[in-house]
Amino acid sequence: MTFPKNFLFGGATAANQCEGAWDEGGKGLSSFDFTLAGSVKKARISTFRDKDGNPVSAGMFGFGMPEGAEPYTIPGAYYPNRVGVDFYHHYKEDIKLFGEMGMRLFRMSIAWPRIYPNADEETPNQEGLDFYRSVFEECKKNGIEPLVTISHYDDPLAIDLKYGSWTNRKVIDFYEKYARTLFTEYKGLVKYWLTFNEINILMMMPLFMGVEGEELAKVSSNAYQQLHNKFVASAKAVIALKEIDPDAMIGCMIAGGPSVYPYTCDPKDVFKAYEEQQTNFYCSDVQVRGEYPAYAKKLWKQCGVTIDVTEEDKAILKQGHVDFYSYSYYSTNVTTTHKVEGEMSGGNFTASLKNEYLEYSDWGWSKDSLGLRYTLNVLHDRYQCPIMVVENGLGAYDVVEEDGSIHDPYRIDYLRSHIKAMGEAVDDGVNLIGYTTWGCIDLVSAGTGEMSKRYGYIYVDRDDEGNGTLNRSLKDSYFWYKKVIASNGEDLD
Ligand code: BGP
Repeated sequence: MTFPKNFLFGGATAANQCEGAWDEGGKGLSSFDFTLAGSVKKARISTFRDKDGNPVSAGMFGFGMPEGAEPYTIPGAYYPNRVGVDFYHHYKEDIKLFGEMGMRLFRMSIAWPRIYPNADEETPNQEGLDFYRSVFEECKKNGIEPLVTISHYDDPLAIDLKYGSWTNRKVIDFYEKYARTLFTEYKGLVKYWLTFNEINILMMMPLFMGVEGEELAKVSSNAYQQLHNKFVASAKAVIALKEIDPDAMIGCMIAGGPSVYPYTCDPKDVFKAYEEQQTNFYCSDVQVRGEYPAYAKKLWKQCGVTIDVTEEDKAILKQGHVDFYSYSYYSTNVTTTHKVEGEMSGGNFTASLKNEYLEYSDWGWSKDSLGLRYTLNVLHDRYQCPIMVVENGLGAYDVVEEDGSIHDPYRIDYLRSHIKAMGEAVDDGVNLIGYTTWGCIDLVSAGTGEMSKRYGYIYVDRDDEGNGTLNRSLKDSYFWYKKVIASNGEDLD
């Protein structure tokens, strides 16, 4: 098991989950600023009022928000993303700890509303630009290469409220302007970029939120048009980067990879799993190959969708294909055509029957390290391009001992088996170029809004109600991962 020399081992975060300072530094709003906490049993909701001032409960990302709605704050309610873990004021301390751990790659995102508060401004917010410049300089100082997600769930709220969301083609121009600003500003400081985090979530969200029947067709058709506009925006960003900073690389970012197994060996189940994988490939086929796959027509037909795709769009998609594929990998799911009475499990915006061969986390996500090797091989076969695993890890409860130490062998076990599986995939011939574990420092969970669902090597003293000092301390896994990186993935003990 040999990783390429100086393999890009690192960690990952996202602005909306760790940065905080939601109303500082000239930042505009995003829907996450109005999203309450939930739990494994309770979905997160965002607080909006309809045109007549009546409160409506929208889902995460403002999903299900009626037209003309406005956000509002419930007095006394706790909005976890507003503070995150206050990376905005702690970034020097945090990046120093990452550097001391030996991290080679730090995946983070830029909050779009910090650069263009409402997306449509002519000029960017200087304070926002200065903040990220300082973050990148701090990374360089600590020997860390940044990997930057341009949009990670926190688009300016004005895109929804004023422009009717990504279905409006104007938003493509806003995104292109934003991306060009970043590439020009941070040329030479940032070498790796990702266009949209988990772009395929748009296809998974309606099912996750329990939308059914006719409403599902309506919502899905809207999602396909939004996705098309995002594909064009992503391709325009790729083209812009090649123009502005040809030495940098840019990738797509997909939730899950092809991680669905047939529940039985009934060919019907095998084909169902295959078709579900197609919905996973849908976005990366366009972003990596530069054109829609043949099965897209079938998917559109199923939802009665007609998408507005111009000849010019097609040329842009072709030219703006990404340099590498990246994805988040936590667990696998199963699917079946049979009526099975079985226990259900969760996942990253997914739900499925439990797989009896796997163990499950406290949040009901399966632990499947071989699934990582499997998906890497499938992806390599399909795309023949460099791959990065940019999210992977175990969300778990941690206990702080009386002496302040935090023993997290469960996290080490999970990561050890997954790093081993990646090494085996490299030996299989997969062109893997980087690995950033999710939440290298504890942060707010995207799915539940909890702090107690922790992924980090660095513990942050903050609880699910927003109490705590925000002090940082090191878990056992911090010292373990340091050793892993120093040995370039050879010492996993
Ligand atoms: C992905 C997101 C991350 C992260 C991760 C873990 O969907 O890109 O932002 O949060 O999942 O999910 P959770 O926080 O729900 O445990």
